[in-house]
Amino acid sequence: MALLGIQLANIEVLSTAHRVLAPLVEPAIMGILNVTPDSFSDGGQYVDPAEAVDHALKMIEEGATIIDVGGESTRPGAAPVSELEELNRVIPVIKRLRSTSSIPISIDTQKPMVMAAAAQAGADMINDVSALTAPGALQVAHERGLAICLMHMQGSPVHMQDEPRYEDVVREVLDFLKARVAACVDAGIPRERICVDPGFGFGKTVAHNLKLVNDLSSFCALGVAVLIGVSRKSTIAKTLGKQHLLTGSLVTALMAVERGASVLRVHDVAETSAALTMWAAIRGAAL
Ligand code: 9MG
Repeated sequence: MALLGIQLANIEVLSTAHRVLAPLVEPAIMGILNVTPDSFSDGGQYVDPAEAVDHALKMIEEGATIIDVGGESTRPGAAPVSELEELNRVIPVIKRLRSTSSIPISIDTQKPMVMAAAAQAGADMINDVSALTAPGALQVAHERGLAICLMHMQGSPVHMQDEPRYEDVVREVLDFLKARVAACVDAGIPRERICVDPGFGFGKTVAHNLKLVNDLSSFCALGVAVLIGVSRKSTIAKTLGKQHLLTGSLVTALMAVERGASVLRVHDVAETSAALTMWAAIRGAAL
């Protein structure tokens, strides 16, 4: 991998200068760096920029090939934060990480202003759980030449788990993502820079989430990379019990990779990396 290279699982971002995704052999690991007081499972640990960057460096050592920095929790029921608060949380971390490492940095945000400031501070990618639907978001992504993750969510984090409903969850999520990819392409963003994500846990029941993972190969037909984040989520706790969150996260991630996922967004980088090495060894034996 080149010094400035980004790897995204079956995808490689050739350099932070080009930010082009092209086929690669092994799935990429996106390490989660939440700089919020209230995120899914690791909230509050990394509010200090120096500690946050130390944690990012540890994840890089363990095998992360992208770091996803987020300053607004998107867990069910989470309240939105102001633009200023979000900027104050993420920008010092991105600047510090950029000055320490050439790792590709993703900014997890829904706000165009935060996307632009993060790009200025050194971010390479936007991870947007609302799929660049905010006014001005497509324009920022295009103008800054960033890679993008478009995620599906039904509703918004505050109420999304109240009563998720679909007639056909796979078809509806696919249709939404197809339309968002088309909107990006129409805005001038090359397909090579786009990944899609079915949004495991975002306005979905346990049954919806399991079905989406089982049918993940349908999403590869969109012709762009597929990213998924299942790490430590409640569907896994509800299926196995909280004591088995790690095991469930690893099994679910590997089943997603078997079905074509190229990027895994995870908390447990070392364990995911080992699981992928085993997966790749078995696949290599079949060659
Ligand atoms: C920010 N965030 C939390 N969970 C996520 C998931 O599953 N996918 C993406 N792209 N982002 C997520």
